[in-house]
Amino acid sequence: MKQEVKTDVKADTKKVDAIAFEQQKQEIIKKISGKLRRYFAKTIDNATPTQIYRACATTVKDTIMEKWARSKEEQEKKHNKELYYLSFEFLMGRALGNNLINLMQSDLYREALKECGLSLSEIEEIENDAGLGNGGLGRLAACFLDSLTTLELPAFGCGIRYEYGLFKQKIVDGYQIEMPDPWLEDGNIWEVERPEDKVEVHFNGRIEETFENGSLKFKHTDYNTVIAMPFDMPISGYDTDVVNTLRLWKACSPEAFNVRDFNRGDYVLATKDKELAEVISKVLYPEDNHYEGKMLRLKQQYFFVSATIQWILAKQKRKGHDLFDLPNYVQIHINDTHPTIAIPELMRILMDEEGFGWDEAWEVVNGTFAYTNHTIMAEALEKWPVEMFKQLVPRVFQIIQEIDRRQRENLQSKFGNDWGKIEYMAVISNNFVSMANLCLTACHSVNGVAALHTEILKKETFRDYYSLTPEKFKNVTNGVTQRRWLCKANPELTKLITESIGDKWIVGSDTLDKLMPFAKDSAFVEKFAKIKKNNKIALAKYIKEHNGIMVDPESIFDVQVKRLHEYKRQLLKTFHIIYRYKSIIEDPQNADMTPETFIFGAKAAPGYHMAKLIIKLINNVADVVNNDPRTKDILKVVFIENYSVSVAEKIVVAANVSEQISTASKEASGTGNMKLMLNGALTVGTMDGANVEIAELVGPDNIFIFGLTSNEVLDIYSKGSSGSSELYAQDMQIKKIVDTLIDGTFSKDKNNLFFDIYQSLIIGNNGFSDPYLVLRDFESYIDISGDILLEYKNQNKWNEKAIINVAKAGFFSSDRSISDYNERIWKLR
Ligand code: 26Q
Repeated sequence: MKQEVKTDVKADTKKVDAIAFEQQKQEIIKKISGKLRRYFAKTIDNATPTQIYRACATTVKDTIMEKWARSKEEQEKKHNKELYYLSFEFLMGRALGNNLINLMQSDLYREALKECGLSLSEIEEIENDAGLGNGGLGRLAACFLDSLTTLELPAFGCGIRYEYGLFKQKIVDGYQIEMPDPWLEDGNIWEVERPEDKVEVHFNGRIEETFENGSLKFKHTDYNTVIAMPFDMPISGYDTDVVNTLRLWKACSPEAFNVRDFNRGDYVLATKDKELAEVISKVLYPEDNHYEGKMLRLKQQYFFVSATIQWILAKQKRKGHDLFDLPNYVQIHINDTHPTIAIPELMRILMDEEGFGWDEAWEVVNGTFAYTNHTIMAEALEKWPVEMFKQLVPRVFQIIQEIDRRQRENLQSKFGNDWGKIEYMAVISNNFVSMANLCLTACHSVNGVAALHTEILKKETFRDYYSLTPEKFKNVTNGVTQRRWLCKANPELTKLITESIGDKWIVGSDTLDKLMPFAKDSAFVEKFAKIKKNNKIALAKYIKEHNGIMVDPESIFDVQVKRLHEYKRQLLKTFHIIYRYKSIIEDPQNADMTPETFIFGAKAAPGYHMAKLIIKLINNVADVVNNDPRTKDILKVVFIENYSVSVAEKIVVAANVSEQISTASKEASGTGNMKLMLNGALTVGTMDGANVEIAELVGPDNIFIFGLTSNEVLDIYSKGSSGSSELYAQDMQIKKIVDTLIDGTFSKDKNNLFFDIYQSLIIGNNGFSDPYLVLRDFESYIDISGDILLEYKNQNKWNEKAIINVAKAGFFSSDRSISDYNERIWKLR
């Protein structure tokens, strides 16, 4: 009897829920129709998909705007400490689907549109990606904003409103072609211009020194002015009323055109100044993990940083806060060294405009700034020529000189006459400003992005600074937001997990572990396998449409998606494919015939010759392998063009194998490894970056680790020889693979096409062959790849391992990263 009553209540609740759902759905349809009528004079039946997208997005934005207004009001009233996350890059991707997840309205909108004969996912596809970033560092900033808001911490992202995001990639005849990304062309629904907050940024000119009331004053004159115009985007969080702000600055000229030139009749010249100013926020530099000393890049840096610091200080004064107490109200986080110029800029304003003495200003600066390092690679460390600084920002340069002078004094008191060490640690050395040393000198916190990376920073890259100020050094392992990378990208798996362990895992990092017992639950495993299969079918369809290649959803989907860089070793993966190809054509009796689909996605920096050549190689290998009758039903190689956030969302959910095969010590963390694991791919990887922590969490049975360790790699580098030329001479298997680069196997018409790759492996530059140790790790990679093929044959076991990977991915939630940052560094309430 009791049981019956209970069931009745349940049924009733369900009925009530269903009625409420139906009502809300009708409300949404009404709102969308309303927007269509008012903005476009259209009905749902005759509106274009773009108009439907705009109407839909506007209704979502309305909800967010209400929350945003309340959040801002609260923030303005309260005297809480706030975080400003300064980053050159925010790789946000699309907003509509993400905002719907965060508002918990995806199902409602999906059903509402369905009732009108429309598909939510197709409508979402209309939105342009906000591709304001290159790769890991930019996407990390985007995940962090999502987590900061979900955890209800008061935070602002601050960056540049690039008119053109990262280039769009086309593959033509196997080559990468770059196309501009005019993502704002059709308007951006999610941004709000804030002319009331515009500020001036001053470049060039000279410094006049005067004595006023017995003290030396510095006056910047004859400068060029650029206007920084802020555009704000709302950042929603999951299941919260808090909405934070991403503020992006656009560069504008103070005058539309030069009136003097215009009156003289020189119309072209009259608009020149305007163009010179506006070029600052025109385009994102497409280099990833590589520094180039371009003046425009330095201009971009000072532009957005100066505007941001001015805005922060104006707000603090408006709130009545004493600037001496700034560190109690504001934490400024520097995402890699790119915004470092914020440090001397804050010094400048405090001293020249607010009347602080040096020591007072320095104390405030030190309490305010924290720095994250994202790379140990020498070619990525920023070192700017002194002359550039002097010319572009003369007063800021004077301050950097004084920081350098004082730091040298300090270093000398600690290290005596160890000039080599002092020079190495100095802020200015050999006529270059070292942005990393400036950060290490000025910030109260320095962190690496994975345990191994932080250890290398302490023991190698920054060891002298570590010995000087060990207390500054911390590790905060990266993370990714499960709202985008699971809820948004993989709705079916999201549903399955929530049915099994409830929905608490959607926020925080502790709950996903509850999935562990389900790895052995046959009903769960079956559903899990079905979802993976469906995702693979969807990706196969995408590949058919975009590449014209038919791939078998039953085959292993082996995925390497990330920027193209020699250290990430897409070449090692390609060599493995060549090895598989050769094994099958040369010895079909003994070769493993398990079908595999190798999927690549990667953009190369436009000026990075070797990276672009590797893309061409992958595509040529694909052509041969995919069309050879002996292999075409077993191996497929697919290069998916224009890898971006939205493309990643389709790929990571369909992967079985996640390739994380960087030369150990080179990949600071990696975050793609986390996204793929979260969606049930098994990692094949080196002991590098966060792979080390993944391996520790899932255990050796649930990951495929191979290759040289980071210590072994560093050892090889210190000895000055890779040993790869010798390997090539002695190991027939390696020789056979490498020789396909020069024997025309993959370059029928143009024989020397891949010679530069060959040369770098065998002869090398500056006497060091194979700098990324591809050949040294080749054999061990072939071995582990054999294990993968064997293990995949036991689908039950494989699925169990995949589910364990999902369950253990909780640690890699950016919610955990942000909690760590907050506890160890920012200490916001
Ligand atoms: C610097 C100066 C001039 C021009 C370009 C640059 C520049 C631009 C982008 C330097 C570096 C980058 C990007 C670096 C990056 O994405 N690093 C990655 O950061 C991730 C998040 O921490 C890590 O997971 C990756 O391991 C790391 O490679």
